[in-house]
Amino acid sequence: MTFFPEIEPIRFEGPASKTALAFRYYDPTKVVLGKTMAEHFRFAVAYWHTLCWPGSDMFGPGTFGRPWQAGDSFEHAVQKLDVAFEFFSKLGAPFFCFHDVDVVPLGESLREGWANMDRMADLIAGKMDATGVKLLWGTANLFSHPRYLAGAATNPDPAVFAYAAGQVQKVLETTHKLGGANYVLWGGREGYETILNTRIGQELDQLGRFVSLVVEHKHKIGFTGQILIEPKPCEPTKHQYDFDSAACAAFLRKYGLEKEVKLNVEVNHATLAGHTFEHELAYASSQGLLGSIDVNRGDPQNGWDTDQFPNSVADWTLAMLQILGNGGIGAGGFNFDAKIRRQSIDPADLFHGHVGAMDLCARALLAAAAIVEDGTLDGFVAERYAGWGKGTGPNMLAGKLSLAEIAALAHDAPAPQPKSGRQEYLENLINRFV
Ligand SMILES: [Mn+2]
Repeated sequence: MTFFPEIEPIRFEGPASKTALAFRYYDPTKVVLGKTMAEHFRFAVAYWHTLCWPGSDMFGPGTFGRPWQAGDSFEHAVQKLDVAFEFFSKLGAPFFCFHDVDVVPLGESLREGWANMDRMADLIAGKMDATGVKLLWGTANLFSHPRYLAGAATNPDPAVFAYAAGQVQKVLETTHKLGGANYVLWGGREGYETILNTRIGQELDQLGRFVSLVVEHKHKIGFTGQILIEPKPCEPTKHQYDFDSAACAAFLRKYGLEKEVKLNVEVNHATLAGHTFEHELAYASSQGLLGSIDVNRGDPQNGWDTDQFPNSVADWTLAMLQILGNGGIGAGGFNFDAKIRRQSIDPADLFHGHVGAMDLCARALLAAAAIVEDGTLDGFVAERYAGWGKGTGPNMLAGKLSLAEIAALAHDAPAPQPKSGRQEYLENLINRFV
């Protein structure tokens, strides 16, 4: 059985192609700066938005009418699995990501959920073997069920913390069994609505303990993948504890987790936090914490998470410069945490969203690589900071001079002169490559 009978496997046809569903820039075998495009990106389809979301919004129900969404039985989940792997294969996506609730009904108890997950894991493993599609990351949904209305790890009720621990244990073990490269903890409702009923310090301690428990269990079962948390400033809660890369870095350090946990940085969560995506990438990278990315963008005018596919080469070129500067994305990847629009009701629309996004990222990689190879930008920045690499600069930074000793250097030197930051020159330079 096929759900996409009219779709042929997507092929690379080059920039001159007239085929709507073809890659013009994404050629998985093309080598750019010493790595293939497949290695640069490690693209992953998000099970939840692509297979599970019915096209609903807060004003109306689903519009897509997918047959596997007609019920929540195990049989519906198996039908969804078939469609999922047909989609991954025809798209040519090397990875996928899932929450427990995306792939299987969790039932009314942890016992029932664990049994269903075990049954489904065998079916998923069979599909992975048959297609060669791999798991980028697994995660547990700790935010949809009403039991999590006040958070999971940060819930005032320890029984909810325990239930969440049970869900995470199962998905972490399943991710390990399926050879997953990462495990993600998205902080869903790990935040609060009103300070009137909330102890922030208590809740942060609970969250720190929860993430520590996950790390301990990872080592206990021999899982060698990365553990990731995902910065997001708000929505669904008004105040999220994992606000942005900087807040996550501080949180991880406070609980001694900075060597064990990295960040899954998302474009739209940066927008919601009032940052650019490249800022969030650069900050995470500067702290050695850049682990993986979600490529979905938001909307510059709407204040909520619209989860759209990326479509600006200029924006993505700036992001790719940061990722290249980080030495790549490592064991992470590029996850499409993105939804097609509610009016995009044809099955083929799923392909248009993903194919366009993969091509856009590839085009941005080529532009960023050309900027790196040109060397003018890197040369300008290196020159701007050159003083820190010579003379007394290294000693000042290394703590070898006191405040008074440094001040004494300034006493006898000519007063420093202002220098242009040359922003307009640099913006024009970038535009020559986009
Ligand atoms: Mn995300």
